[in-house]
Amino acid sequence: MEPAFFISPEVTAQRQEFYGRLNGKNTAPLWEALARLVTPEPRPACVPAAWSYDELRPLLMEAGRLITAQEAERRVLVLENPGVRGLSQITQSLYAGLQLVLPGEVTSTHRHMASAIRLIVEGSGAYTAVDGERTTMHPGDFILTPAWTFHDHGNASPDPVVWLDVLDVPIVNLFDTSFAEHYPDGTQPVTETEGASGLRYGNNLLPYGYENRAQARGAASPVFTYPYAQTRSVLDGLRRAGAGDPRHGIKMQFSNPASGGFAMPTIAAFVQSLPAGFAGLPYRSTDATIYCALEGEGRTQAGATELHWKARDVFMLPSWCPVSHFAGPESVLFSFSDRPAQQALGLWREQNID
Ligand code: 1HN
Repeated sequence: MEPAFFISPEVTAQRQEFYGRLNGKNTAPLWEALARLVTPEPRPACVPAAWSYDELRPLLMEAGRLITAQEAERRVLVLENPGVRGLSQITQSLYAGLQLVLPGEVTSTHRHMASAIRLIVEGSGAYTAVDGERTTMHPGDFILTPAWTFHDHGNASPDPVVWLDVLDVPIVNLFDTSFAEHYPDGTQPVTETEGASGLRYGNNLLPYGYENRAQARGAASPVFTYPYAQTRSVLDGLRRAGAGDPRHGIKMQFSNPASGGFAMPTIAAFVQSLPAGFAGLPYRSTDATIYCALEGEGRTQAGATELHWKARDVFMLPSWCPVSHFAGPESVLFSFSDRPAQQALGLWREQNID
């Protein structure tokens, strides 16, 4: 770690007495706080961490016996970063959790200012509905719930369904801009054919006059589901076409087809394919990143910490932490971060190490 950029001056008895009188007037000397406020590099409170699906799944199923999805509103085990326990944060800016919906369950419809993404981890055949359109979930499907859209989930399949939720709750609360409400009468009606938004926006075509319509969802993509079958066939094709990047393997960014930018204004989503035996060079960026392994097995060097993962595990790296991935068999990693928010504010940096 580099030394503090600003030096903390000596606290003499005379100064201490003065600070006491300042304190009484709701003021404080900047020169005592500066080294903490302005650091020469990011000093994240979050630490590299991993959550093993094999360890969490029995607890999630136990939660399923203890509380219904109705009573809980959402039955989720929050993934708390060990460096900031009790704040419901996996990174400084993002919330993450594993949600369980059991066969036959439905959740209530609500909406909030926080944006959500979901990555299906286990089970097929449940659905999420977003503003009247349902989408059926399969492992690896990546689904958006843009800010202020009414959403609910249901599971008519015979098996439990589990997915990773990532929300920008800490960002919304940083700005004190949280609003939330239930749908007026229980569950919202289905008003769209399944697949309609994908047909309209997901095939290199845009509806005539889309500029006006797409604005209804702000900067979020009007495509709200990115099926893994499609994602996987793109990765397969690209793998056949070439080797990929020495740090990232074959890495793709989920995009908003109406703007070309990120799929969500605050949350970036990526998917990367690492060939068998991949040994990645180190890299770092200021966006703390949440990973979920979809296929394969490997390890990730996170600064001095080694994180081991296999399919369905979640792990994270804090801001500016050097990351290098090592794959055993061919592996697929999804990842999520606040990169779009940092870039919009001119804060984002990256560095190839070596
Ligand atoms: C939420 O609305 C869901 O709709 C999941 O499934 C997790 C965590 C915090 C705030 C709202 C959902 C959430 C959430």
